[in-house]
Amino acid sequence: MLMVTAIAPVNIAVIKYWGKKDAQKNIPINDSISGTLSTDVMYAKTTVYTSSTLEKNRFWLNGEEQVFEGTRIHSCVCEVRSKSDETLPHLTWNLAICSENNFPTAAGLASSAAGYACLVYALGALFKLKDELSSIARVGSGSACRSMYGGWVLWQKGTSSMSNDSVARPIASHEHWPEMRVLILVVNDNRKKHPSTIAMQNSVTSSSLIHYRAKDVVPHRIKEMHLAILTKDFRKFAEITMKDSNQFHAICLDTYPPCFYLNTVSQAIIDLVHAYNDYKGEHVVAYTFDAGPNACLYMLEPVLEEFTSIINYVFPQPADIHDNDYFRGL
Ligand code: 2P0
Repeated sequence: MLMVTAIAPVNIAVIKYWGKKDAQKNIPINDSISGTLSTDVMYAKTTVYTSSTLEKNRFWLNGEEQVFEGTRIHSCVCEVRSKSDETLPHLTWNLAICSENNFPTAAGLASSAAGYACLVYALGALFKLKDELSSIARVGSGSACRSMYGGWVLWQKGTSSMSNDSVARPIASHEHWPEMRVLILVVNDNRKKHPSTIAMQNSVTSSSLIHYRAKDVVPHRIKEMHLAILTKDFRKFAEITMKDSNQFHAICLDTYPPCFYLNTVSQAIIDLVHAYNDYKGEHVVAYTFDAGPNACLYMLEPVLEEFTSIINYVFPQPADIHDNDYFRGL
């Protein structure tokens, strides 16, 4: 009997991944950059157990058993096994996999990124595989390859849809920008109504803006964002982050039929951030929204207290919800 438990944190993209060249392997049409949260905040925890006596493969998510055969979880297991040392005695034993998130699942808060990164890391430890874990995590869920690393991470689209060089790599460590903080404002923790895998395929086939973005916007933005992170230029970082989030949601509207991820509360948060930045005379807070209405706000430590108090004033919390469910630090 062997058992491995791993934890992987959520990552929040500042240059978004949206659209695939190859839907089977999750090869993206553009590069993306994200920040990985620290391991004690929002994370997935996965335990992989194997024994010669297990009768079949089984998988539980947040305590409920799920289908295993034919799923992306199954594909990740097959990928790790196919690259592992075939003389390992436990390579062919069945697996019991238990995964849980300490935050809302599938609410547009990168739960699949943390979940698949965690699974692949645990499988790698179980089957003694160290290389290629980023590209295997990518097969599970594109953005998962970025959660394989801490700090600031670049996921390269790779050179062709057939190649396996679409991998994530760290560009700066967590310690590089220790003043950086993230507030997560949970506007709605329901499952998203347009799963991102399907929605981004619809965008690729129906939006013209997505192709302009991938070809003419993202390459330049990636260079600018990389430099802003390396030089800790928060103003530039914030401007690009907000513009990229807005362009991603413009593509969602340009998709036919459109997908609406932002709601009126999300829009009020966007207005508030711009009003606060205007009041400060520079960009001190940056919003970014994934495939859901929940806001991820990047800011530096000195701004955190004042901005949090404004959020509390403008969006009073229900009395029965503890602060920590709303405000999370990087
Ligand atoms: C991102 N998102 O860069 C973007 C921004 C959502 C909006 O990566 O189909 O769950 O599993 O590869 O990774 C969500 O997409 O999609 C995502 P699949 P994934 O974070």
